[in-house]
Amino acid sequence: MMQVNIQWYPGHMAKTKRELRENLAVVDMVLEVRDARIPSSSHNTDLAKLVAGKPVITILAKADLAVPELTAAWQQALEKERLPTVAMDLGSGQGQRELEKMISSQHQAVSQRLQKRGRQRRSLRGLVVGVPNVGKSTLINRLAKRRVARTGAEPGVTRGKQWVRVGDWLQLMDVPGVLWPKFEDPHTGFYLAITGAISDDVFDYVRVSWLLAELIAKERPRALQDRYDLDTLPQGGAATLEAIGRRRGFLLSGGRIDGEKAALLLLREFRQGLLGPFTLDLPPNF
Ligand SMILES: Nc1nc2c(ncn2[C@@H]2O[C@H](COP(=O)(O)OP(=O)(O)OP(=O)(O)O)[C@@H](O)[C@H]2O)c(=O)[nH]1
Ligand SMILES: [Mg+2]
Repeated sequence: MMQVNIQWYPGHMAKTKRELRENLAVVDMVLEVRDARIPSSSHNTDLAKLVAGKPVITILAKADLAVPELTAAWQQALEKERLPTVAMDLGSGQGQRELEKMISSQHQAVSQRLQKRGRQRRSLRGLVVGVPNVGKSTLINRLAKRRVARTGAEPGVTRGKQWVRVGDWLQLMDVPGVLWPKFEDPHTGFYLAITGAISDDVFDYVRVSWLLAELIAKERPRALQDRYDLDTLPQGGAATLEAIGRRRGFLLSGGRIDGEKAALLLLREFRQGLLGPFTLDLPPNF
């Protein structure tokens, strides 16, 4: 079914990766933000290699948009790999207390190491990484309890690196979202696209929205019918979007249906969780 080949590795991502490498020496810890709907497709193994050796805390963000039992299973699976993990809804702040505890114990560990070497205590320095639009800047604003970083519902909002002071003893570096040069598995690009990590300008969003309609029709047909008030679901994504467009009155001159508008609507509403929670990457052994 997944007949799209999406790739996105613009120059600014390669530049960000270089900057990360240059700043790594001063970083004590990495906060890797993954999307709870796609914990494996949103994991950047390229960056993971780069930061190997640093303690990593994994945040499963947008947990409010994922299936809770599957998020719990993912958390278990990651912790089995010795990756401390916390599921968060950055809108409500769910999970924040737990994350703050994890960060604080990192600070203690670093302080003890410094003390042993007869050096002064200092702030903990953390690097926040993840795919575009996953919630990195939102997380930083939450932890800082003020709006220091710009956020927005499309990928590529953060343009350059920025150190942010959080409380008395923590500094976090916000960077633009980074992907990797090639998605080997075609599902990866597709999942990143439908969850909003890839700019709509770089893929055929009408086609992708057809495929999304087919995915939802297969997994959760009722959600699609209820949301768009469809008595029956037509066969195939194109016809489904046509039906949605007709229902919503998306008409072009001559009475044709505006399929493009319907495609964008479905993508937007899926990303907002209006078709219900979805976990697209299943946890291992599930
Ligand atoms: N539903 C939901 N939305 C979230 C959550 N976290 C962030 N968002 C939304 O996701 C969008 C992207 O958030 P940002 O913090 O700008 O993401 P970013 O990772 O900094 O993105 P870039 O800077 O573009 O790489 C915003 O519209 C946020 O409000 C969450 O836990 N749940
Ligand atoms: Mg950002």
